[in-house]
Amino acid sequence: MWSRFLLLLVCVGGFAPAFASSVDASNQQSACRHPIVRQEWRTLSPQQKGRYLGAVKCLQALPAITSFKGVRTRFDDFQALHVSLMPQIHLVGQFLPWHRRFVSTYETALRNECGYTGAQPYWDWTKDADRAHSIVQSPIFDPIFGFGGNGIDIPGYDGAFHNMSFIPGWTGGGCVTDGPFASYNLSIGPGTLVTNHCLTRSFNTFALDFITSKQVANTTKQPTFEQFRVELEGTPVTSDFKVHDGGHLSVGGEMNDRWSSPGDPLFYLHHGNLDRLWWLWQSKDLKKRLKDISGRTSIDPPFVNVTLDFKLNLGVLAPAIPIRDVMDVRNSPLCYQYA
Ligand SMILES: *[C@@H]1O[C@H](CO)[C@@H](O)[C@H](O)[C@H]1NC(C)=O
Ligand SMILES: *[C@@H]1O[C@H](CO)[C@@H](O)[C@H](O)[C@H]1NC(C)=O
Ligand SMILES: *[C@@H]1O[C@H](CO)[C@@H](O)[C@H](O)[C@H]1NC(C)=O
Ligand SMILES: *[C@@H]1O[C@H](CO)[C@@H](O)[C@H](O)[C@H]1NC(C)=O
Ligand SMILES: [Cu+2]
Repeated sequence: MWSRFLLLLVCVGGFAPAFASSVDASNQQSACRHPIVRQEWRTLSPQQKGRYLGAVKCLQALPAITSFKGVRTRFDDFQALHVSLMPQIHLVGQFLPWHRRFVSTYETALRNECGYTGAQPYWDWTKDADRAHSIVQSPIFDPIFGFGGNGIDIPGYDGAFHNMSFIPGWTGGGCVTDGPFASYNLSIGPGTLVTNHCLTRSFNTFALDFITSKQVANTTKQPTFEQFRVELEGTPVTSDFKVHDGGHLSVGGEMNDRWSSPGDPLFYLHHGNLDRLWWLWQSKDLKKRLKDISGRTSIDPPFVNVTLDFKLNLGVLAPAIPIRDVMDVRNSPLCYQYA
């Protein structure tokens, strides 16, 4: 309901064929010898946290390679791609595969262009939401070893493109004033606009109910991909909030903007966690679930069901590959696992 380069041929860990550029598609599977391990944010050491945050700051300082209107940096490239594709990648069958490829491409940019040697971390919000208090206390919002905190209070304004004032219990709405990203003004967003604006957040307690371990358990126990993806994201006619909504809503501000949410670096940790839930679900029955995909390819008619051959469009950020190639995170070009 919320909806409302570099070809990586080798997988690191030290294994890099000298002739990597000539490795063809059939060799990519075998190139994934050392999957990198994605960890929950709070299990990283202070040094690892610092290196990740530093790599994101590095992307925010490198020049853009796309020609989307308004982009200045490599970080903006990703945000602008998401804006440009927003109606095609949400509430559809390719939602999870597309975001899997998107987060992985971002992770690759951090590694290949910013010297980051770790994996993309994720944010397991159940660790915060289960504790019946505001996410304010979460270490993920630490000003030094995290992403900074809430936006400053602006009464009557929640910092999102849409006026979500009907959602109770929110605070903030203004600029994030602490942490590593307080000084980075976004140029993409809000919505489809191009404006010079600060990163906003508006924490609320209401949305925490949608990201509890109870909700997650109800998602991962679904027997088919169709039921799983609907319980995770909803459909164009779903009226209640799902775990995907919960992570966006509870942080609020830019994160609650269905177009420009990748402007908040936390986006990649939230979607990393959703991707992890998909992988956890797949892992319960790999034989069947590595091939289970469903859902329409568009919100509007004519309706076509997605298949494993459906190509994931990432513009110039990464080659378009079929969903089939992102079904198993352990294989190239993904090559990661979850701890
Ligand atoms: C948002 O909507 C509420 C009512 O739903 C209204 O009171 C408030 O003034 C609106 N805020 C803005 C910034 O439009
Ligand atoms: C960043 O954006 C805010 C508005 O959101 C503005 O007040 C501020 O001047 C901008 N800073 C820079 C350096 O452009
Ligand atoms: C659990 O998921 C099912 C299937 O989507 C749904 O009908 C039900 O309302 C969910 N239960 C809770 C408590 O969210
Ligand atoms: C699309 O998939 C749904 C189930 O997810 C099924 O009911 C429907 O018949 C399929 N449509 C086509 C055209 O295959
Ligand atoms: Cu998205």
